[in-house]
Amino acid sequence: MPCSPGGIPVTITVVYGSLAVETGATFIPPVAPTEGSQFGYITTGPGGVGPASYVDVTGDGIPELDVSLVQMAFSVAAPVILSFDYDVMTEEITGGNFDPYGILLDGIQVVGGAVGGDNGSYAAQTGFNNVEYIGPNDEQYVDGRLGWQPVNLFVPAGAHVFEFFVADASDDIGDTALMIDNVQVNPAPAPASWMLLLAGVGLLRRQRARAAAH
Ligand SMILES: [Ca+2]
Ligand SMILES: [Ca+2]
Ligand SMILES: [Ca+2]
Ligand SMILES: [Ca+2]
Repeated sequence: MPCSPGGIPVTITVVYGSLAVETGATFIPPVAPTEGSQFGYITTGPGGVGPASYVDVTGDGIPELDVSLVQMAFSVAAPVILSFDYDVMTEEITGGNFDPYGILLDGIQVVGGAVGGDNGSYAAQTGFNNVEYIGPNDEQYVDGRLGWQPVNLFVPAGAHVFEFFVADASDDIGDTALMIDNVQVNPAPAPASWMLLLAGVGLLRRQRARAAAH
């Protein structure tokens, strides 16, 4: 699947499961994209569909079920800021098992958590709005959604792999979805402006320290 945010060619590979492109209009209640008219959607549902099962996507030696894993490979000649929005919806808070999700850059997790109990090495994700959502294939997320979360990452020059996944653990029911939108790649500010920014922060701290001392 070709894609080119900021004119940079990106190769998208669905490694496990499936990636849907949704408008959010058929969700009940509807979910609005943050950019344009569509967003990317991966899910462990509905129920025990098993698009890819018995894959250890979390790297802990224990396989997960209903796994979707998407990779986006790209290469940049100069440092960039990779930005995107993500959202999570789930019914596993009520269900109580461990559904991990994650977003990784070059194998390092930059966003991630788990919903439900027994979260293993993953931070327990809370903050769901407790509104029941129904997805396009009758996936049910009775515990609601987080709401779109913006992320900005500094990415050095070179070849990179951006990945996102969601999976069921312990059983294949009690589903969780991860949504991605507004993926953008923009030139990183020049090092000189980072230095100015850091110098400015330092100045601010000293002024605060002085103010506190008086
Ligand atoms: Ca979009
Ligand atoms: Ca695992
Ligand atoms: Ca499932
Ligand atoms: Ca589950």
